[in-house]
Amino acid sequence: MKCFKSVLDAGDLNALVQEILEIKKNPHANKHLGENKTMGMIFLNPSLRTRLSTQKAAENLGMKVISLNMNDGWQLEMEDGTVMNDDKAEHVKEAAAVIGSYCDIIGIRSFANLNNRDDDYREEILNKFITHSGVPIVSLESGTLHPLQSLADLVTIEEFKTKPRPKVVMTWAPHPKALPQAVPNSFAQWMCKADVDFVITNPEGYDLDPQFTEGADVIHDQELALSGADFVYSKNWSSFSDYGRVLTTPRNWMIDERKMAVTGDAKFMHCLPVRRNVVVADEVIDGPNSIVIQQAANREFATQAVIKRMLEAL
Ligand code: AN0
Ligand code: CP
Repeated sequence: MKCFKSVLDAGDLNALVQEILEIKKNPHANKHLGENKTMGMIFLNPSLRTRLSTQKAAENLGMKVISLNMNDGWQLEMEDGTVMNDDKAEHVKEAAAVIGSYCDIIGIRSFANLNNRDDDYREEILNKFITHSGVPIVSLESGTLHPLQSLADLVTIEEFKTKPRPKVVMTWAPHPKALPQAVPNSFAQWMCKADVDFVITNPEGYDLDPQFTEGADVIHDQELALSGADFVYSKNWSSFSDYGRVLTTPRNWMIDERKMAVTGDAKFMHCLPVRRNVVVADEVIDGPNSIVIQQAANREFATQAVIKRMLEAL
């Protein structure tokens, strides 16, 4: 594997999930594979889970890890041919190549800035690092996708499903701030390829980019969508059509016990961080059907499989 930025880099999903479940049984089985190799992690945005699980995954494989909060460092110029006499001190061409000279694999997190849809959906930073770093690149959440999250989500569904083809419902949730579409785009893209019946429910105006939701059932009536669900995946996102806007925040889209009652005793999932009693009621996230901690724990093993495949291909 040379790059991991979407489900298209994952190959056979069942094989990858099985590999992750094997890694989970014995995370230290390949502790020499990454000996004398360095994993670089670059963050342009905050992170708890992605930072720690990626570090843990790389260390389980014997790698050394270095990380850089890019926002504390030199501001990067992205455009080619610019006269760099403004605030940007360094061009991404040199920055990516230099980091690539220190690292064998690089992970990079660069959220959508939600100002300009074309800019975000072009994935400029991620693609510049792929072009100029000279080493394999793992997305730690990009402008449009969060594939390591979706891979861990898929593994979690595999572990908790009680039927061969469960019904998985991703529901929009209210939130006070505008959030990127990366997590829901990515989850949709993976679920459309997985062995599940996949339904998305969101208020009018919050439909996602159709390139990621092809094959999904989109239903604007939340209760109808939730009916008989085996998994409820809650997440807020800002509007794609009215780009980056919070159009409405209907509080009745929060997942509470009343909503869960119409499901088929569904498990509750969220990528975290989550705002309690805005996105999900305490009674649900603290209840017996909440699997958010197991979901976050699987980030380590999902990422370990990706890094392992990259090390094997070096
Ligand atoms: C981010 C998002 O929604 O993309 C990261 C989630 C993994 N969430 C927040 O900024 C709260
Ligand atoms: N779910 C997730 O990616 O969390 P962080 O933003 O804390 O890394």
